[in-house]
Amino acid sequence: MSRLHLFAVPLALALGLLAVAALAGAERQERFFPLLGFGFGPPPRAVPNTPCFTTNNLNGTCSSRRNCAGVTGGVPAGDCARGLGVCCVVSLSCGTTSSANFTYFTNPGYPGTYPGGGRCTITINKCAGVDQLRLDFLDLTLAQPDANGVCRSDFLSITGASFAYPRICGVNAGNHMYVDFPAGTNSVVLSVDTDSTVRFARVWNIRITQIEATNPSHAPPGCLQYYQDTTGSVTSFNYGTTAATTMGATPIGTREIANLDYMACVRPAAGYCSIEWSQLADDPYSFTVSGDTSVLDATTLGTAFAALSGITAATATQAAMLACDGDYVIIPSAIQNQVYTVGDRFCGNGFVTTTSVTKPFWLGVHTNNTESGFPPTILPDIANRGFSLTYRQLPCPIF
Ligand SMILES: *[C@@H]1O[C@H](CO)[C@@H](O)[C@H](O)[C@H]1NC(C)=O
Ligand SMILES: *[C@@H]1O[C@H](CO)[C@@H](O)[C@H](O)[C@H]1NC(C)=O
Ligand SMILES: *[C@@H]1O[C@H](CO)[C@@H](O)[C@H](O)[C@H]1NC(C)=O
Ligand SMILES: [Ca+2]
Ligand SMILES: [Ca+2]
Repeated sequence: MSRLHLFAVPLALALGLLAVAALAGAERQERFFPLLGFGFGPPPRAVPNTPCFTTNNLNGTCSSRRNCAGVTGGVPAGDCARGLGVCCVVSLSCGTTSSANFTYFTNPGYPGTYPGGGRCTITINKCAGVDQLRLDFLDLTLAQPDANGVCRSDFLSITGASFAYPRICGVNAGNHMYVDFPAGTNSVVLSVDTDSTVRFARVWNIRITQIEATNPSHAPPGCLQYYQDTTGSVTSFNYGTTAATTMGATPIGTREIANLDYMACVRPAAGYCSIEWSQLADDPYSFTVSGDTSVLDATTLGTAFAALSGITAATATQAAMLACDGDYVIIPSAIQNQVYTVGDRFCGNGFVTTTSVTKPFWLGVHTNNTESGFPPTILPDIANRGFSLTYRQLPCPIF
């Protein structure tokens, strides 16, 4: 904790000195050229505080140079509003607090890697009208989970938010999460815990966007993820193209994160009536959720033969429930090959293309707390990678 603070102090001091220097400069100018109204002379023209982005694709807020220097973590990065202001990008690391709309939360030394140690936190205070955050994992590489998929040595966690958000670890660049503020609270804390006794080069850069309740891209209640395009892909946390190599792990090789229970939602586009989910065509491992993935070869993996389904309803027979009782995805009112399926849970090592008309469109994700068989006579899950499914919204039929 105190070690992490050491990083923040020189930065804050440097920014403070910059701010003081800028102010001193401004005053001096005014004293020397009291009659020349341009440049620093009052009243300054207002800089519109609109979103802007920099040449290296960072999102910021257009501000006056002076205001940017006053924002914690604010760094001027190029001009905006036709040179009237600077694009102020807020980038902060451990032990900090921010209420800027776009805040980049990075590991100490980013873009370099971090060897790990302790808990690194950022507190996000919400802006007026905001009740939700979107976290974009531009970079997020932490140590892999243990053999059961539990994020034990390293994890990103969220506290102070409305629900129990999943702890995630491993490789998550490109993925995202929405976080809701509970009514009446003003702040949420993001923490990255890393265990320095596990040798690993960590790196993270998380873009935090503040979303008003009235914003069109506000995620519906209960959606941990929200996709807004007509086509895209939904990928489980830590999905990757290789099995994990957690040392000495038994069972071996899982990348599938344990203890998940969430919904990935898709915004129905106007004129679209259903959604189709399918496995990635060029990746036979793109649905490996339960069972022993390591023993299957290319002729079986990713085919209907390796796909399983089960039932969520309490009335389901024992046999049907057993098919997908630990780790599975849920697609409501699922249709496969033009027929409603008996079950709405899908697991195994293959995924049959499935459509659903239930709106808003969603995919449920559930994993239990282990990959070990229980009772021990049941075979364990081995080398599961999770899933990466593509979706396609289908236009309403024209009559
Ligand atoms: C962030 O910046 C990118 C350009 O780098 C831009 O395309 C995108 O629209 C910006 N995002 C938001 C939410 O303003
Ligand atoms: C933050 O930026 C996003 C993207 O530009 C915008 O939609 C949203 O309204 C902004 N939030 C606030 C609180 O200004
Ligand atoms: C967890 O789920 C897997 C199936 O994905 C199953 O093999 C295992 O027995 C379950 N563990 C327990 C403790 O129920
Ligand atoms: Ca599994
Ligand atoms: Ca499991």
